[in-house]
Amino acid sequence: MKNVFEINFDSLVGPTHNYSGLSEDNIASHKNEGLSSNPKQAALQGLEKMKFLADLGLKQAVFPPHPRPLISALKHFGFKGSDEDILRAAQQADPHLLSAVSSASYMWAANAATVTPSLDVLDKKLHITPANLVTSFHRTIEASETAQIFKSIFKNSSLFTIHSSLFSSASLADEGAANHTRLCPKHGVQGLHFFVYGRSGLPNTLPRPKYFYPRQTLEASQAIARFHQIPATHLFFAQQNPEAIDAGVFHNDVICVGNENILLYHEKAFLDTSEVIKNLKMTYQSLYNEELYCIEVAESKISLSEAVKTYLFNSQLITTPNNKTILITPTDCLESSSVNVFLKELVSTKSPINEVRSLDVRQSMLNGGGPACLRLRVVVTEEELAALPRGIFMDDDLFYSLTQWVKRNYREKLLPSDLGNLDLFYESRQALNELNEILELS
Ligand code: SUG
Repeated sequence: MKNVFEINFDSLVGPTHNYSGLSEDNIASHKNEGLSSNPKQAALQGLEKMKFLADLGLKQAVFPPHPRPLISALKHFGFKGSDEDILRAAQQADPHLLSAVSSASYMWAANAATVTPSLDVLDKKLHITPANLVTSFHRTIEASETAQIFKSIFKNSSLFTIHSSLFSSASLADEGAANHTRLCPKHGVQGLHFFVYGRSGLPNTLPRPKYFYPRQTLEASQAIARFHQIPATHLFFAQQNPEAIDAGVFHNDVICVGNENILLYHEKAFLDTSEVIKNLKMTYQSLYNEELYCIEVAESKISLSEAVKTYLFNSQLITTPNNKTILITPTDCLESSSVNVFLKELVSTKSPINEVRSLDVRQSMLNGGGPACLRLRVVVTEEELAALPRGIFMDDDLFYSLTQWVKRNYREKLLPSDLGNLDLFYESRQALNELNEILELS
């Protein structure tokens, strides 16, 4: 077994964090459209979460926010002139478009990319494919900036391969690690890659949801597995349950979370869940000669709608350096009696999960993003870790600098109708300039 580390990368929430109702299939985003957001509180909640993980002894790193509003995206719609002219014209002509190019949705780092550790692949390099996020316009504009960020962090091309995003087509719609789980007895052992898709992107007869358009395609997941050179023996694909998608499960990480040899999921997560789990367990057993702990939550205990409301399955499941397994839930779970009962049972002596902790990420939750959405997991070797820039790793000093930076630069109240405000545009630009010096990234 290799000595490896799992790094959680969280994106810093940006100064334009707002509730614009941009994701139809995401119940929280839809329901909270038009609410007043608090970007300062959102960014501070994100930092508290990162500090919490760093204090547990995990490696925690930050991604910078993307520039928003993204003026270059407005140029694709025919707007011309200075940045200020473009902003004014877009606000007048199409406030929805302005909301889309102002969204801070890059904060959900689980959608930034799919990552395969070097110990899992044939060429022994760490592979990253930034997600194309083609299903929604406000998210697809993240892809090129995300690629730049990866290039500035994972610079050493003899250790890291950063692929282009998959070709921008509905057939290859890709939402990154939110639909991918790496299973293995320990992080340092070659992983089994569990990819979950919502639909096929080619003519097919697979069952489909009635109301919502599934985001991840089977072909996108297969393409990533090929680009990343994951051996066929270590691949497993399953389809999301169309009923779950219609209940608001727009990504698999809203209904399933895994870590090492544990998989926690809802009874209605997959199309024919019992068959999927039976085959997944068999594959795991034949690879590792030991059991995959599958913890299934029955509909009778926690309904699909309660699972979506509380985001229980969007918890982070982590192993601490002293080998404890902790489930980090959003505090919203504490408000549900059925989820509370379940969590109490879960940490009983028989379960492989030792502890449950809760974190307040309410500002993100109101847009449908819980703790697991906010992080991208990257398993690295010692040599790979040493090749990453130091300035992005969370510690007491970085936490202090970033907290002060947020307090200096962020607003406490923002409405979607404020997004065309020129002062907000200048403030956001100023904040990002200051941040470059703190993180020491180009
Ligand atoms: O893509 N919400 C995001 C939430 C993504 C959560 N990520 C994971 N499950 N991994 C989305 O739907 C809402 C933005 C708005 O409405 O203003 C938004 O984009």
